[in-house]
Amino acid sequence: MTSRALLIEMAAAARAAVADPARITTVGAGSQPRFELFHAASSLCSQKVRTVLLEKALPYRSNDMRILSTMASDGLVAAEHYNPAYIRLRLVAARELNRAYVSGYSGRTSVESEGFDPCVVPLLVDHDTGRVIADSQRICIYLDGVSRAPVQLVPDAPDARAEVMRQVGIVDRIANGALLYGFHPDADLRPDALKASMQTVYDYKVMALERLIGDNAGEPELVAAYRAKIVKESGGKKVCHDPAFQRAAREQTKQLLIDLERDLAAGSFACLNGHTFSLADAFWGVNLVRLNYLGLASMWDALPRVARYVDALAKRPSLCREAIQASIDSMPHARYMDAMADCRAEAPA
Ligand SMILES: N[C@@H](CCC(=O)N[C@@H](CS)C(=O)NCC(=O)O)C(=O)O
Repeated sequence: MTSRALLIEMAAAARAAVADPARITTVGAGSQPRFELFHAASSLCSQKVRTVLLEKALPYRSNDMRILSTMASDGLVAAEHYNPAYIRLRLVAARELNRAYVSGYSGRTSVESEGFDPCVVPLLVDHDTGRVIADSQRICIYLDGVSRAPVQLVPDAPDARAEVMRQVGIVDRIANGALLYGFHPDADLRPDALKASMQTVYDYKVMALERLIGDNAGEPELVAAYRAKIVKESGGKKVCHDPAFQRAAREQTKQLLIDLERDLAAGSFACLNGHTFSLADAFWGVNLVRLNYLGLASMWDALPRVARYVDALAKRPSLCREAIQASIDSMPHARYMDAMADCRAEAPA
C-alpha cells in the first residue's frame, strides 16, 4: 500500500501526462470518486474495465490517454502512457504483482502468459485503500469484489466461478495484438486508415521509448521498464508482416470460437443460456466486438450460437457504450460496425 498523500501526488503527476484536460472527466456521481482509471477509449483491455465499472455503477475519474505515438510537423509526439510519471505509477502496481517483465512478443497481452508490460493501459488507482492495480483481468476482479450490488460478475458457487474464470482466461490469451497490428497475407480486412497507422506504429513506439531512455538515464527503474517495452515491440515489428505468424494467430482465434460454440451448447456459462451476466460475458463481449471491428465476423458464420451470443451481448447497455460506441468514436471508421451501432437506439446506456 502506498501512503494516501504520495498516491495523490503520483496520480496527479500521471494525470498531467494527458495533454488535453477535456480527456480528464468524472464518470458517474460525485466530484472526488474513490477510483481513478488511466485508460484509452480504443483499448480493448480498457474497454473491459470500463464495461465492468458501468455494470457495477462505480463512479471514477477517467483519464483517457492517447496511446499512439505520432509524427507531428515538429517531430515525434510520444504516447501519453509512456510518460515517466505514469510509468512510475505502474511500477507501484508491478511491485504488488511481482511478475517478470515481458521479454518477447507473442501477439498476446496476457500478464499470465507473457509477463508484465510496464508501458500499457489500463491502470486503476483505489484512493480509499491506497492500491494501484494493473492488468484488466485483475482490475475487473478487484472491482467486482468491492460490492455485490447492483450485479455480481464473478459467481460465488465454485463450479460457476471456475467456468467464468476459465472463459475470462481464454479471452485474456487471445492474440489480440497480432490481430490488430498484423498484416494478414490473404485477407487483411482492417480499415485502410488503421492499416496506414500500423505501417509506422512500431517504429514510432521504439523511437519514443529510446528518447525516453535518454531523457531518464538517471532513473534505472524507468530505463528497465522502457527497455522491456522495446524488446516486446521490436519483436512485434519482426512478425507483423510474417504470413505464417499472422495465419497462425487467426487460426488460433478461429479455434477458440469453435470451442466457444461448444461451451455455449453445453450451457456451462453465458447470459445467453439463462445465467446472470458475468465477467465472462463482459470479456467475450468486448473481444467479439473487436473481432467484428477488424472484419472478422465471418469467423462465426458457421457458429450459430456464437452469432446469437454476439447479438445478445451487443444489446447489453454497458457493452454497447464501452465497446461498440467507444470503438466507433475512437478508431478509424470500419463499416462492419455500422450494424452494431444500432445498439445505441435499442439499448441507450
Ligand atoms: N494484460 C494487460 C495488457 C494491456 C495492454 O496490452 N494494453 C494495450 C491496449 S489494450 C496498450 O496499452 N497498448 C499500447 C502500447 O502497447 O503501447 C491488460 O489486460 O491490462
